[in-house]
Amino acid sequence: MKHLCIYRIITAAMLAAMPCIATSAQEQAPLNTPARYLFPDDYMADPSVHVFDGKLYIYPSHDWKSPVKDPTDGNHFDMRDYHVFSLRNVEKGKVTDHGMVLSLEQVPWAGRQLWAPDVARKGDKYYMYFPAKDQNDIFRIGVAISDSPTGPFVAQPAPMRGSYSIDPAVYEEDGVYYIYFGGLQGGQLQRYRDNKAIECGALPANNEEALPARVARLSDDMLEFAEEPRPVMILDKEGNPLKAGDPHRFFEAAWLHKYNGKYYFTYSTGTTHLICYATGDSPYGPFTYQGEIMTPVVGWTTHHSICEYKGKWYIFFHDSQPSGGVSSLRSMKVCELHYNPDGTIRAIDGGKSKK
Ligand code: FUB
Repeated sequence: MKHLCIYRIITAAMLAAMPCIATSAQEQAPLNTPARYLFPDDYMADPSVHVFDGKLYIYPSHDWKSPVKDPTDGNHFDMRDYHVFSLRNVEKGKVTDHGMVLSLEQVPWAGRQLWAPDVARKGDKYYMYFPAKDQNDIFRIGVAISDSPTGPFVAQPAPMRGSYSIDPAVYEEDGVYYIYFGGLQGGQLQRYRDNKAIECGALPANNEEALPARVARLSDDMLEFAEEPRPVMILDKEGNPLKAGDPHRFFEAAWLHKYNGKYYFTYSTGTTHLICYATGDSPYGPFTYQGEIMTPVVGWTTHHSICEYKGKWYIFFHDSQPSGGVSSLRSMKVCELHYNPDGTIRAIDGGKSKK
């Protein structure tokens, strides 16, 4: 009996010292999931994806060989128009380019730089949300309307009241539409506190709270914020907001999806070139940081959207591999996204390390 007891104690001690057999998502090596370039004929980036009436639509930004090469504040991302793409088979089907659906000249208030857009449907109308710099070089968010998911879209005469920064992404649930937005540095989010422009738009110090993305409900007519934008808080496992010096803090490219009753807030960490996720119980958050979804891709920016289509989950993203690493010439890609049984996401190797 005594021997059995000692044996049990020793076995328990050995097991405690051993690495966990059922490894957590963060201990699993990133997957080398095969990815498909969706449109090799042209440079398209920042793909936002939605399913309307059983068909998948992609709303990317459109990179081109602009003479503007200055990377300060992202000036070299000098996009002038948007295209729409559609497909029915993500893994090998034909991708249709529906052509140019909105251009800079067609936006009365815009000066330059049509960055990452998104589209939502309400009733029989489609609403494109897009960031552009106004005539004073301040990023605002505009809305353009169409009767079809493939455009053309007609821009409103002015940007959304009180809008600022970049990367709008719209999530709809039970007829309520939430718009997420924000991006640091060239995306100008550091110029705002409590939705007001501040005199000196410096980034917080590393030991201060990270600047959060913003979320607001959209008005019934889809054209304005229905409320003051709120901060999208990302907390660590102890419930403390991530710090500005944390390599996993929010930078840009917000996206929201729901999986098994949980809300997944996903985003780019910009300067550390990762796509990460945090989960919560409400579209407003707070969200608890969970881990990395994608390691760095070739090129400086990383930007994604996540969507379920025909029973599989996919991540749409971009990299600069086809342009030989030119950060402002990106190509859109897709690969399957895998969840572990506990709802954590398997990270994907973005491919930079292989270059
Ligand atoms: O494409 C221009 C900007 O680069 C986007 O708005 C950011 O998310 C980054 O991908």
